[in-house]
Amino acid sequence: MFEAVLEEIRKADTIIIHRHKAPDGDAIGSQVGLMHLLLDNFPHKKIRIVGEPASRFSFIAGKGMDIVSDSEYENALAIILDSADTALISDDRYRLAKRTVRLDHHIFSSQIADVEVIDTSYESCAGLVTEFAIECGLKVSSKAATALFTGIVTDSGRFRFDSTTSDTFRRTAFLLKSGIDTNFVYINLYMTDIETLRIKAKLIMKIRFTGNKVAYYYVSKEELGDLGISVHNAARGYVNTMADLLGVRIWVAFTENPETGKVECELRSSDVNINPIAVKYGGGGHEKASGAIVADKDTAMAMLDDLDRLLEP
Ligand SMILES: [Mn+2]
Repeated sequence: MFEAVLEEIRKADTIIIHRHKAPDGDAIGSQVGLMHLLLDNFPHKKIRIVGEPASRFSFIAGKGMDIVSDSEYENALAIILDSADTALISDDRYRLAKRTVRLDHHIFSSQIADVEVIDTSYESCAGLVTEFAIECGLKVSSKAATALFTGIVTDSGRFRFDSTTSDTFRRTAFLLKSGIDTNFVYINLYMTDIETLRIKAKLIMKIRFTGNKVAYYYVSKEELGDLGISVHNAARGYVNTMADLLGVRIWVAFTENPETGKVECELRSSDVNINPIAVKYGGGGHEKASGAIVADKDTAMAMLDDLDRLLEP
């Protein structure tokens, strides 16, 4: 499955690794993991990682991202990870590279690179990079394993999402043999700061329930100003504050956008398909996680009624 990828790597003296913008644990985990794999197995090649800083995942990135000049791309191979679309790729200079490779686990939309391995059966891109190491018989250091492990753990929702398979565990077991301080990884993943905790506390106080126990909070534009966070953050970043509540199968974050006056809705569920409701209101997403932007509070409340009706006994 990876012959062509290995061939491209063998031919290149300089390899520059890209991943998507606003990086999550899988973007950084697969990027840093692949960097270590290549450094350890091809010690004479120049290996670079690029993109905006790893922010909260800098605990796996270590030294941080590299500064790469345009001229370095001339004879380089650019490897693009975890990115379904060109607009998502952090640092679009991958276009300057002589050759390009892409490894991804998102649904294929269009060809981006010369050589592509796209497989949606993988829970994470880090899992795909791990399979590459297994298939090619590469040696895997503890640093490489730790980064890849973090990617698998975060993109599988701590081995909880439906995308988790027996292969996920097989690859994870393989990585664990290289020595991973899993406590170090989990301490860093679960770490929170007091500001975030205080915002959560304020949002928790706003949680209300419909008749059939859909949990929700509604943040007006004035309240959003008081919280000091972005619309996007209030809606997507905190919606799962309501997850795992006893007796709650659907939960929704409503946030007024102070600029547009519209209401951003983030819908989540533990086992009910809420996607058709998001679609009805012009949104979309997945069965258990969807979103929509509606015109006003009345429309948002109509959506809430529809969600409540899904749970009608
Ligand atoms: Mn991913």
